[in-house]
Amino acid sequence: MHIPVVIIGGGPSGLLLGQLLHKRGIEAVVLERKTRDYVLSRIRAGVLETGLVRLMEEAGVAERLHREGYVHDGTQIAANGEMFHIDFKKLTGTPILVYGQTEVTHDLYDAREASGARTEFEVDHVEIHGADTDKPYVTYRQNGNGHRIDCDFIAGCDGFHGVSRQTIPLSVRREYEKTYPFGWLGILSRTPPVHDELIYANSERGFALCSMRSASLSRYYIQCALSDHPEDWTDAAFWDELKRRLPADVAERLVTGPSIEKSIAPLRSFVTEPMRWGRLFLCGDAAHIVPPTGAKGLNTAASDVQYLYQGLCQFYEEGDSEGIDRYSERALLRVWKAERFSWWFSGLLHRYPDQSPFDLKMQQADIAFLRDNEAQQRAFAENYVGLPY
Ligand code: RFL
Ligand code: PHB
Repeated sequence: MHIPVVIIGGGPSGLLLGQLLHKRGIEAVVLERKTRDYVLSRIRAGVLETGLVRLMEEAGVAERLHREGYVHDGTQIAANGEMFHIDFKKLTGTPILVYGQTEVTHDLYDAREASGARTEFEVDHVEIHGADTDKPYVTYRQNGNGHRIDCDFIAGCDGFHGVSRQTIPLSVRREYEKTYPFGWLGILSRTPPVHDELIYANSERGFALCSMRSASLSRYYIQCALSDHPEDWTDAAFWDELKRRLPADVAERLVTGPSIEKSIAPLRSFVTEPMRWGRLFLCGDAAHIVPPTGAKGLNTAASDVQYLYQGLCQFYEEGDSEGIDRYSERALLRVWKAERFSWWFSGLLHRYPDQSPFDLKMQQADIAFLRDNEAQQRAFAENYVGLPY
């Protein structure tokens, strides 16, 4: 069997690429290791840049997102018992949209099913063959049976732990990584958000973030030790610690309730280069990871998808390989800027075990500069709402 594009991974990158290609009449199959319900049970991103919203529109899946998403014109930064506002709309003319990754994925699966496009779930032993030739193919197992799909191109959208990146020989692949000496403990609760914008907080007890999914569903995070386990943290201990990291008036207004999800995510910065090897293209978390401070992960996956989608359209519609040939270079230019912003913003807000008194003073000065300097606020806002692509 021959299908033009095989997409490995049915997370947001793979599904968005699949839907965009489908709209242009380019056939693709999505191979997903888990079930649809499992993919939809993962609570992850909550902030969408306009670039991703536009791609969802182009894919014809933005109706619910516009109806149920929350437009935010700015964000709050808290430090030293105070809070200041960064006005994205005033500084850049662009807002962000609060709409969960789970919902994005849900909408993309619904559209995929409605269009009759093929998705294979619960596949294992996915292997990529001949990616450096003109006749690549993918093999996999499903329900104990072996399968083979011949194709023109393979999109590796299988996340950080997928097989696609590992297929690129070590003689070609270069990896850049930074790990952070802490994680984020996150909870979801059926409580109204404490503020109508997100609050990113620096405190002497560590970082905290107040986010949301809707008017009655809140998402909160606190910096925790890497050795912590979610079960070590009772709900009461979480709320108590969160309150201690927020300005007193915010803490007073915080409505607490039982958590409906609690998990710990380690923080990592990671980039692999190149993002293309022959006919294999890496997209999203398969190629790069950012710490979640700044909400760039899903949004950077979306810009990869846009560059690859354009390249594939150019190839199939105009017989021109310029877009796919320059895919890695274009994607990496934007990826590294998102890496820089996420790394810088993480450094601004977290407590590091080895921070010296001098380092702490630098952090405080950096926060004060952001609070007081409009040019710095504009640079922040441009990065947060998403650099152009
Ligand atoms: P995903 O979502 O990991 O999907 C990859 C899919 O591939 C499947 N897979 C395989 N399928 C077939 N064969 C194999 N061998 C396979 N191996 C894996 C997996 O089952 C999965 O379904 O990658 P993708 O599509 O590139 O999407 C990336 C985003 O999920 C990620 O960047 C964001 O969630 C990061 N992130 C955030 N990003 C934002 O833009 N804004 C945010 O506000 C934000 N908040 C977050 C985040 C990530 C977090 N965690 C848990 C890491 C908050 C958190 C806490
Ligand atoms: C979230 O709502 O999950 C979220 C929001 C902003 C971030 C990270 C996560 O920077």
